[in-house]
Parts: sequence; C-alpha cells; structure tokens
Amino acid sequence: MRGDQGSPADLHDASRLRVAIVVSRFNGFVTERLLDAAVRTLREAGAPESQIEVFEVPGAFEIPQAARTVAETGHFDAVVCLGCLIRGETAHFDYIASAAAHGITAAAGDTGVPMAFGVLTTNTVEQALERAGDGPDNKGREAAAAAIEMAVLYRTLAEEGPRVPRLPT
Ligand code: INI
Repeated sequence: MRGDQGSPADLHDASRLRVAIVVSRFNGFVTERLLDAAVRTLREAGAPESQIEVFEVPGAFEIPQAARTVAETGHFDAVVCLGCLIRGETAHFDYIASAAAHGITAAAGDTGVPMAFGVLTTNTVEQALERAGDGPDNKGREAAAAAIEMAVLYRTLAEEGPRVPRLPT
C-alpha cells in the first residue's frame, strides 16, 4: 500500500467498463487538459473508445447534477468528474467547491455508481496548470485511474461476493 496511486503499470483493466466523463467548460483551458489525460488513461487501461462517453456542463456547480443523472441511466460503471475552480476575490469559490464535493459524494452514495473527484480547487492559474500537466500527476489521469479501480472493485464484489465466509448465527 502506497501513499500515491502508483505507476501507470498499476492501472486496472478497464476493457469491460463503460465510463462516463462529466467535464465543465468553465476554465476550459485547464479542464480540456484534464479531459485529455482522463481519456488517455482510460484507453491505456483498455477501455475502447465506444465505451467512453463525455458529457459537458457549464461549470463545476453543474457537475453533480449531471453526474447523478448520467449514473441513473444505468449505462455506466463509473463517472469521472472533471472541473476547475480558481479562487478569486469572492466567496463564490467556496460555495461552488463545497457544492461540487458534497454533490458528487451524495450522487455516488445514492446511485451506487463510483464517481471520481477530478475537480481542481486552486489559488492561482499557475497551480491549476501544474495539476493539469503532461505527467503522471495530472488530476484527470488520477481521477480516471481511481474511477477504474472503484468500478473493478464493485464489479468483483457483485460477481464474486466477499471472500469472507458467513458465520453461523
Ligand atoms: N465554475 C467553475 O467551474 N469554476 C470557477 O472557478 C467558477 N467561478 O469562479 O465562478 C465557476 N462558476 C460557475 C458555476 O460553476 C456555475 O456554472 C454558475 O454559477 C451557473 O450555475
């Protein structure tokens, strides 16, 4: 068990997964880099293009609403949520960041579909670009890897059940 998410070789097999990506257009110069990395990661993990669907929303506030609706279709094994909030001078940032985090958590819990949190919350544009760079630390990549891992876990549990035997009552 490590502190980070491991190397690319540690990606789980996504060949049998259908994955939705919900991505916001606000700060699109950052979110498109998150999206590129997420799609590349899914492809690298074996997900065919035909099993990946991208849904655009206006801003981070709308991500949980779309993620929940997408999950409720029953078509997807996981939802990758991508957005970018850059702190300005107003409290708007905190309200939207909180709504996005809580909304995605609630949507995943209520629908039973795993959702990964790839919503950047940074103080500056430079920090946002750093986390959306070309390397393994890109948060879109990290979110895609987490979504795959969670979907594989849920599927294994559904198909095989827990390994721990039932105890007599
Ligand atoms: N949406 C973002 O995704 N990032 C931001 O930094 C941001 N700021 O700073 O305001 C933002 N606002 C829009 C918001 O998400 C909604 O789309 C809008 O309020 C309409 O509901």
